[in-house]
Amino acid sequence: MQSVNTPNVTRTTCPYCGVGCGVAASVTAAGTVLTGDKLHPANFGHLCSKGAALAETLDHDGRLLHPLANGQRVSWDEALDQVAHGFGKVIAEHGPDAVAFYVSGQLLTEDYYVANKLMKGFIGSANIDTNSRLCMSSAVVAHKRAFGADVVPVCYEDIEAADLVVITGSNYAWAHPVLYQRLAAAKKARPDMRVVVIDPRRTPTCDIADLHLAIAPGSDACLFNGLLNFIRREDALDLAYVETHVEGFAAAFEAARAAGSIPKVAQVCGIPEAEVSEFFRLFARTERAVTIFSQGINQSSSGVDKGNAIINVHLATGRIGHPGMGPFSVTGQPNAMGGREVGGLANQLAAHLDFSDAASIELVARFWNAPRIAQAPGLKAVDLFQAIASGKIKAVWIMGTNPAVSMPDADRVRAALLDCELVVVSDCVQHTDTTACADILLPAAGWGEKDGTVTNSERRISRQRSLLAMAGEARPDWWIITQVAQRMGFADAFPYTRPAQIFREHASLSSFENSGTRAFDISALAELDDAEYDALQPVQWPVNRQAPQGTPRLFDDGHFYTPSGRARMVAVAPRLPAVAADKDFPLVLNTGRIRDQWHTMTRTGKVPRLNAQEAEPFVQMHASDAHVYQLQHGGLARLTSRNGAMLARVQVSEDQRPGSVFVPMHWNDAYARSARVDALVAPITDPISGQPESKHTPVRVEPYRPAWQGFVLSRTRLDFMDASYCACTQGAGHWRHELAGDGMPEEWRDWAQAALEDSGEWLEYRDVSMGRYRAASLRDGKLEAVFFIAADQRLPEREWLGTLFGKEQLESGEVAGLLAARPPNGPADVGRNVCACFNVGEKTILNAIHKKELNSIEAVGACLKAGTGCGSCVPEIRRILDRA
Ligand SMILES: Nc1nc2c(c(=O)[nH]1)N[C@H]1C(S)=C(S)[C@@H](COP(=O)(O)OP(=O)(O)OC[C@H]3O[C@@H](n4cnc5c(=O)[nH]c(N)nc54)[C@H](O)[C@@H]3O)O[C@H]1N2
Ligand SMILES: Nc1nc2c(c(=O)[nH]1)N[C@H]1C(S)=C(S)[C@@H](COP(=O)(O)OP(=O)(O)OC[C@H]3O[C@@H](n4cnc5c(=O)[nH]c(N)nc54)[C@H](O)[C@@H]3O)O[C@H]1N2
Ligand code: SF4
Ligand SMILES: [Mo]
Repeated sequence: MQSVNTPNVTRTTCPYCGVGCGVAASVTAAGTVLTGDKLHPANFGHLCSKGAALAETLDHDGRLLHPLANGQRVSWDEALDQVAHGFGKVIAEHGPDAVAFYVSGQLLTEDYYVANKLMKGFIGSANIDTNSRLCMSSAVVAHKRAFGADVVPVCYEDIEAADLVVITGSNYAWAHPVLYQRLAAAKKARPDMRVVVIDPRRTPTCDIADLHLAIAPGSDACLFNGLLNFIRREDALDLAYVETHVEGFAAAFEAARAAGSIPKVAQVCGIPEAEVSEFFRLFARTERAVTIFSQGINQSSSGVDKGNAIINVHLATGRIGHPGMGPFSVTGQPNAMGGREVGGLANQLAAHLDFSDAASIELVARFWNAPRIAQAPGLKAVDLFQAIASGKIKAVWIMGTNPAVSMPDADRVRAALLDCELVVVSDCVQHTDTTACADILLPAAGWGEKDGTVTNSERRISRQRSLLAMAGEARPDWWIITQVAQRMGFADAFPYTRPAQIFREHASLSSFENSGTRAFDISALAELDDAEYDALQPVQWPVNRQAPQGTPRLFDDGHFYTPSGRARMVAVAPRLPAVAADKDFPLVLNTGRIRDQWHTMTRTGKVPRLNAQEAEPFVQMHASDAHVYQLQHGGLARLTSRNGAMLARVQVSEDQRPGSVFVPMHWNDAYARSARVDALVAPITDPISGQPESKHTPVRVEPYRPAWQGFVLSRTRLDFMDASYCACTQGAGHWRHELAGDGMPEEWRDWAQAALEDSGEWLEYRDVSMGRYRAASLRDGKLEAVFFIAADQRLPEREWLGTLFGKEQLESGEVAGLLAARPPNGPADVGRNVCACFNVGEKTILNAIHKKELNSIEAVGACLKAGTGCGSCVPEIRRILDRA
């Protein structure tokens, strides 16, 4: 039996990715100390760079601390009345479908349950959708089509037990780092294990790959159909399994036949025949195979079919339901899975019931005692924001998500919000691109302050527990929604005073009239008293009378949740991305994540050591494309699509496939100017799931040649309204501004001094012929700011200058070196930060490799400590070693 919380240590769960790592927290007068929870079965004590930096996100800097209405501070009573009244008025005048909620996989299950119950059961519209629409909705449909229920059949141990792990459309090393490390450790222990990565780009995940298939963007379904065809031709099917447990196989095989043989697959996927053949043979002969898939599959106009093409090969070979095998759709957000349990998507109802039959609707209505339950699915995210734009929806409440940044066609989404009659936003952070559009802002309690449950990628329910007092007047989301529900006249159905009550109701609904036909059954948790809920240990659903300790793996008996009890193979006709590149928009824009930022940066953007990985929005492209489009590594580029434009720094990289460019999704107006990549992404969706095609937008990339470029480091954040390009990041003790502009100020000194309140002691250097201006402001020997301006991007390194903000007083040698950006004795240019735990730069690592003849990860670790903390940077260190 695992120990529960001790008086000094609170065990909780990381609020970032769907791995769902356990965190052990001790709060003392000196501060909060967080470590990986050694007892948590997701991570056994490990944390990645983001989880390890959680304590640095907990201060109240930037937090939304009070309710605001039209920018004015109001009491909670006033704010809640205004929300209830505002929604009530629109409903009375225009009906329930004129209002909407847009919620998030980062809400806790209890928050999510209450929001869904209010909208679908009591307001009587199903216009509640979630950012999971942009994330998991294609996988949900693929699961339902294949298994009759939205079920992830595998568990984390299966990845370790597999002999072959196929990773497609997932940058596992960066997006699910602790699971990746578990896989890397398993491969090290069993070197015969094979890993295949399928991704148009070479990512850090390829570090442990035996084979990397850099396929043409969007060609996965053709590859997996080809594999199915190959399996059948090579007699690698599990015929007995297919005949007893699977239906639809004839049509699926027939459809797969069109994929043709290996040469044809290789041609469509744009990779060598030998690679296709190696992958097919490996898969055909390896019984224990797991296929991990994520956004490279889901975020597609044919994401559902791609998911089914993957599941098909597992069903055809009977590789499901047993240790070390199965299709594994990994969830992104900490509670993406919990949101699916409560039915947060507009087409779901609750507890894995949906609108497809009257009996389900009636069942939920009875359980909730809901007078006017919605009768049909509501609008999916893209349609929902279009309905806001057209004025059909007049009031929207956004909780725990930042759609002005993360929705496709983000400029239009933002315009729709600015025009909408009533926009309510619940967030923990005051200034985001979405809070800027709000009429009413409600301060939500943040991680460390709230209590509830989340469910991770392997269906494991874990508690998030509060450790800290709530910031300012912040309140938990479930409380806010409950208060509004009560004010809208639904007090009887919303009597909640604590999350445990909500959880019990949710658990009871999961077993209500559930005679084994619904996979989601957590009836064993329906009777937990408050103390047992507080002490709840991580457990995988289903958890009921038959499986009181939970269920690691499903379908071991070959029984599925379809009417016939058989799994379904689905006939898939592969489709390439909806819009192909053409002569006006010749490159395909791929978007995704970097290791150290979380989505729109509202929390990770506060942490200097996480900002050190990348300080600016960037576009990565192959050298051949850079050549054709006259772009330079380190220069600026303007990216344009049919929907919008942005600016980014060019990174030339051999990791990119020619014809395809990669831009991270993270940057936004709160941290930059003209850097929201979703302004470019077209709002094209999968016809069944409604999930947007966020990975394949045709774009044009051109050099952006400003009149000047520069950077400013300063103790506080400064405004440079006249700069056309501005990316700000928080470093240790300072802000870093990367700038460029079209118009030249008349006098650089005036320009620089105008940015500061007090210009202090002013040092200056200028070289008019080179277009250079450099200045520093000091006060009593303490550095306040430095300004470096040039005619192009040839500017000195920022790292050493950044360290000077940690000093109370500069030494004379340092002052002398300031405007040369060079330390008094020798070079201290450590290069881009690689190891976020110990702050070790790329150049430091390279130097040590050369000087000390280091030739392994272990040797680098022993010498510099780099890579010995959370381990998230090990793939990069290996690549630096390879290069050296
Ligand atoms: N550091 C970090 N980790 C995160 C998050 C974060 O913001 N930051 N967010 C979390 C969330 S919500 C999610 S959903 C997950 C997402 O996790 P992932 O899906 O792993 O992350 P992405 O970077 O969006 O995209 C994955 C990969 O898909 C590839 N890809 C693009 N097109 C194709 C294609 O046509 N075929 C194939 N096979 N691959 C393609 C991209 O090149 C990219 O490497 O990450 C979670 N973890
Ligand atoms: N181009 C492109 N676009 C994408 C993607 C992509 O790969 N490419 N990925 C998509 C995917 S998979 C996802 S999941 C989305 C993510 O996109 P978003 O959900 O928009 O991103 P986040 O920054 O996580 O937004 C969460 C917000 O909730 C706030 N918050 C945090 N905790 C709480 C809380 O407890 N309560 C409340 N009320 N608020 C809280 C945060 O401060 C933040 O403002 O982006 C999608 N958009
Ligand atoms: S892998 Fe990292 S971000 Fe994901 S849950 Fe674990 S510590 Fe948090
Ligand atoms: Mo996601």
